[in-house]
Amino acid sequence: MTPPEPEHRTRLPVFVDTDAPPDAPARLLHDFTPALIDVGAHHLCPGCGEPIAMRSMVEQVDELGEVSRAIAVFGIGCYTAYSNNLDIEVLQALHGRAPSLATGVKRCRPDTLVFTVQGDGDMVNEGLQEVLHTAARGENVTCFMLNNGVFGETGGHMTAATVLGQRTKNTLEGRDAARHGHPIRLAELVAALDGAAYVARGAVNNAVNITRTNRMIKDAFRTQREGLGFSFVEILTMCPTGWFVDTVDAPGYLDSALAATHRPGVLKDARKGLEFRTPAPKGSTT
Ligand SMILES: Cc1ncc(C[n+]2csc(CCOP(=O)(O)OP(=O)(O)O)c2C)c(N)n1
Ligand code: SF4
Ligand SMILES: [Mg+2]
Repeated sequence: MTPPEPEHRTRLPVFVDTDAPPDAPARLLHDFTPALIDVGAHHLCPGCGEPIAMRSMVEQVDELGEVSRAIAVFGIGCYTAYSNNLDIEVLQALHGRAPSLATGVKRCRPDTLVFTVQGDGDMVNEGLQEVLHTAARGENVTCFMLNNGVFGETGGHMTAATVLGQRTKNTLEGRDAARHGHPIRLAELVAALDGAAYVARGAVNNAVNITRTNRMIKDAFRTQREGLGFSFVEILTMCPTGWFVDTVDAPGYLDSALAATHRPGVLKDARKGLEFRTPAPKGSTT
């Protein structure tokens, strides 16, 4: 005789009809929203990588016990709207100017943990000099760049970080070096500056990369806490809307396109004695 089905099995519907609205609303089984995110729901596109990166930032703030000392300075891009979801102090900077505002805050209040949240358009196009000078001065702040290779908020146009071959709103055939120039690899530029103490590039397209990125963010904050100088973490994020790819394909596209040019890894770490080596000039024998 066949044993009876356990009660929980018989209660589960075997087939969910999606042609009609459900009889009852979905049940929330558990809320995994971290403490420093007030509202989990957001208005960014499905599959956007930016909320994942910002979640990583506030989780590290929390884990390091820095909640009451943290001040975030936001640039302007899609991510800016998400600052309303975060339960930390937030200042809003003009385009690209976040590193200067962060400098002012940190110099007035050295006891705080100050970090910027900026996009590639904001940081590499509109405010490139700001981040470079802040790094060169060795300001004791942390800058985060969410790099999706597009001006996401204004419609997905090419930025200075867009990789060759990448389709954007104004490079529909793909970025072409002869017509549009070469991408700027910001992490490498920053790492070459003496005032930069910690420089890394992470990504949020899979669980392994998110774990590595969490570690980078934490090490950047530790660098600031120990007063060692400027710290910088570039984070590659998915933008399926701006890339013209299906949401489900965006993590793979990040790997095959963006990460092939903007290579993830730790470039410099003063706490661990890791120096950045600038590539030898062409034709050099050393
Ligand atoms: C001085 C100035 N120039 C341009 C704009 C328009 N603008 C707003 S957000 C944005 C794109 C920012 O792109 P990015 O920093 O890469 O962030 P993303 O939206 O991709 O997250 C631009 C160009 C503006 N608001 N002010
Ligand atoms: S346009 Fe891109 S960056 Fe902006 S919310 Fe949508 S997926 Fe995210
Ligand atoms: Mg962008």
